[in-house]
Amino acid sequence: MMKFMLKNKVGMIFGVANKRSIAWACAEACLNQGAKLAFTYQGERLKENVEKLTKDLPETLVVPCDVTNQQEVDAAFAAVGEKYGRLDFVVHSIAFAPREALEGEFLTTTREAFLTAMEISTFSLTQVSLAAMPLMKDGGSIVTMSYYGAEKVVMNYNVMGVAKAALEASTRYLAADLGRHNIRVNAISAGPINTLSARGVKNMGTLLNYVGEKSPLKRNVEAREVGNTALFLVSDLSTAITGETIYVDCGYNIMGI
Ligand code: 0WD
Repeated sequence: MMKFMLKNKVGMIFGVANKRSIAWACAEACLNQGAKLAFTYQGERLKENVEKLTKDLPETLVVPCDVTNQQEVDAAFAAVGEKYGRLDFVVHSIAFAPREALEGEFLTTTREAFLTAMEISTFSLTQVSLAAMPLMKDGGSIVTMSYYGAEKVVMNYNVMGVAKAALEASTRYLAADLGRHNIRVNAISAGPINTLSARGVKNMGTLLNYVGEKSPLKRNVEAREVGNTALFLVSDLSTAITGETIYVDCGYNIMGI
């Protein structure tokens, strides 16, 4: 078995809000394989959380990066360039839609909620990929997080489902553009996990129970399992995989009636 698959590799992790975040599970999996990681946080409210989680890690960088602020994005990548001189992978694990858009009918989604969801949850992948490209001198791997609501209607998921559909399409277009630089771009379609963001979706508990019963494996996904798949996608085990959406959902998506 390969030990330290990510030795000498530098990664950037977007979307750690707390220890339950999928981004943190991805970080743990990568750290176990010897990666050096830079973490970004959105706004002062999350700074302390991220600093606490990462305080004992060697060669770590913690930088602010609200993706709605282009200057912060530029500064975050500049800081990574300055500290490590390179970048090998990015885990993009961020999304947002106003709470009122995540309940009731999709039909009544406001222009503002629609644009916000698309900016933070979808456009940010393109934004981050463009900024990462010059630092990925020896190629690289970019991984984003999607959900089944991108392709089938999931109650209350609404505008976020539309944003995830566009995210999966973005993954393919970015993979096509970045392939000649040996940069791969893939999405993980994760089953529901009880995180801070998930609690913003109304009746998340019902969804978790439903998937736990209907999925072939008869259980829900653990963040750790998503982290391990992210590790696979950023490692040299997956060098011919790009533009894909890979399900980490205990098989839920294959089921019909
Ligand atoms: O069931 C789930 N939890 C699933 C989540 C199933 C399938 C996919 N996902 C996706 C989410 O849609 C998201 O893209 O995984 C990704 C990570 O979500 P998470 O780990 O479930 O949620 P959380 O721990 O809350 O992290 C998302 C973070 C934000 O946290 P909060 O909850 O404070 O909004 O995204 C970040 C922020 O840290 N974020 C931003 N980062 C930069 N700029 C911004 C922003 N403007 N807005 C939110």
